[in-house]
Amino acid sequence: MTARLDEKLEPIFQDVLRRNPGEVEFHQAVHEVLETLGPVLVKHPEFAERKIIQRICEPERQIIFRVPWQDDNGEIHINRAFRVEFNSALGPYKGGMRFHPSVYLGIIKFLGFEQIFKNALTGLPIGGGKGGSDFDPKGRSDAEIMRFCQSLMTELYRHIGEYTDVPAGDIGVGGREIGYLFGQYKRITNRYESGVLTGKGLSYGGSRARTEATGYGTVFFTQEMLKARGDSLEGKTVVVSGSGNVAIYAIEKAHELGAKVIACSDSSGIIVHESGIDLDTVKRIKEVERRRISAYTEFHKDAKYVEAGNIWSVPCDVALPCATQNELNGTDAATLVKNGCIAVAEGANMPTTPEGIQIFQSAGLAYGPGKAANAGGVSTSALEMQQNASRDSWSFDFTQKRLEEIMINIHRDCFETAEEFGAPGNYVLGANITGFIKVARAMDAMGLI
Ligand code: NDP
Ligand code: 2IT
Repeated sequence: MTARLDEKLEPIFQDVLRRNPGEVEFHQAVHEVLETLGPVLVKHPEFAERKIIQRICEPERQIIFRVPWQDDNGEIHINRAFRVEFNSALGPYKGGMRFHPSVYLGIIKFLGFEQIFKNALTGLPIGGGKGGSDFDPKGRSDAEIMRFCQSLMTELYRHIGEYTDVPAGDIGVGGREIGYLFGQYKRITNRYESGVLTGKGLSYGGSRARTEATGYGTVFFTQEMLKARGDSLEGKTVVVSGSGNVAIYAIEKAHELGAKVIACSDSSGIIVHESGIDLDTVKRIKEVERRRISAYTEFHKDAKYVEAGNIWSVPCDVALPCATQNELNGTDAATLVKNGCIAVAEGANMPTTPEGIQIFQSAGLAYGPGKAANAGGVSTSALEMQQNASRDSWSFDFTQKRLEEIMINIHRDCFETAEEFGAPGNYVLGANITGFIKVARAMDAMGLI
């Protein structure tokens, strides 16, 4: 942890450390928010008096359960799954499910904590939650994925609902998994409750533009940050980490807006293609064939694959981390700055370490933190809930337009809040304070909850 906390906030953080031992990602996420809340307590002493921050740091409910399942050879596996229902002041708990072997309670709590403020920033009526499992989907057949999802939902169904908690996708959970989860929910409950999950397929209540929303939203946010500096994405060189859902659609929108994406990656290595990443190839490899990104060079002989390469060493104007937490450290940030990078927007959740953030901020480049820059995904999930509630289905263009407006508004709110609190251009402070005040006001109005 880099920056020191305000004297009112340090004891709150110490308490979080004591009550949540070993959950380092959760500590990091809480610290990053607390670092910026000092001036809010000066302006709103009632929030300190009524211990709003202490309450926000404690999830409303944490569910941990066993998920037994059988692989295609009949072997039995036991996984652990989580749903952390963090805060419902603004609406039903809302947030994705992550399937990745690194998942443990500390990861789900960091993601759930971030989600509270992100969801508040969207201006839509959604609380914050997150879930997932230490299940590793890599190399598993469709039948194995289905059995795992059905087993998980056989417990999860009792905790969720359109007015209670609405899960969606995250790492390792996309359209296929949401389909299996929804099918099992419908079967167990005997209800066609479309609004219980988002990220659904278009044939059974999904929203157009939800698949694209997070990546597109991150690029809309980047465009707004550049506009605020009298610049644009036109003609810029971009590097995008990851090659999953968020990365793919960030690349697509960056290309549409006239930028050139020259590198992407997966957890094995990086692809550098100076003439521009061919997205059809990435989609084929990742969305259809479910292979490693190294396969890209089979289709493009002029592209280079570097096993375990560092994507942040590729010179660029704009960097979009779209893979995972803490994927960009202080050394990487210094390299990006040295190479002339002017903007960084986070498609992933908490991809930049505290040291990295500090380097970006002191270099004065445009830095958009995940809870603002990747809020397009959950925003469009909320639009999916709206369509489900009104039994309607909107066009792609209409939904995308709404997404763009939401991202423009989030940028404006963060920008103006940063100015109001005397930190112009500091989107971290702007996002944290804007999100916090919305949640704090709602909690305060509801009494001691
Ligand atoms: P996907 O599973 O579709 O893709 C994840 C990508 O990141 C893959 O390329 C994966 O590589 C890479 N990756 C994952 N974990 C690691 C790791 N430990 N080290 C290196 N690379 C890794 O997930 P999404 O695209 O949905 O999610 C990416 C990020 O965006 C996450 O931080 C997620 O929380 C965030 N996010 C997602 C939203 C959504 O709507 N999906 C909304 C907002 C944020 P490999 O295949 O090799 O594992
Ligand atoms: O981190 C996130 O915002 C997501 N994974 C999307 C959550 C959602 O409910 O759409």
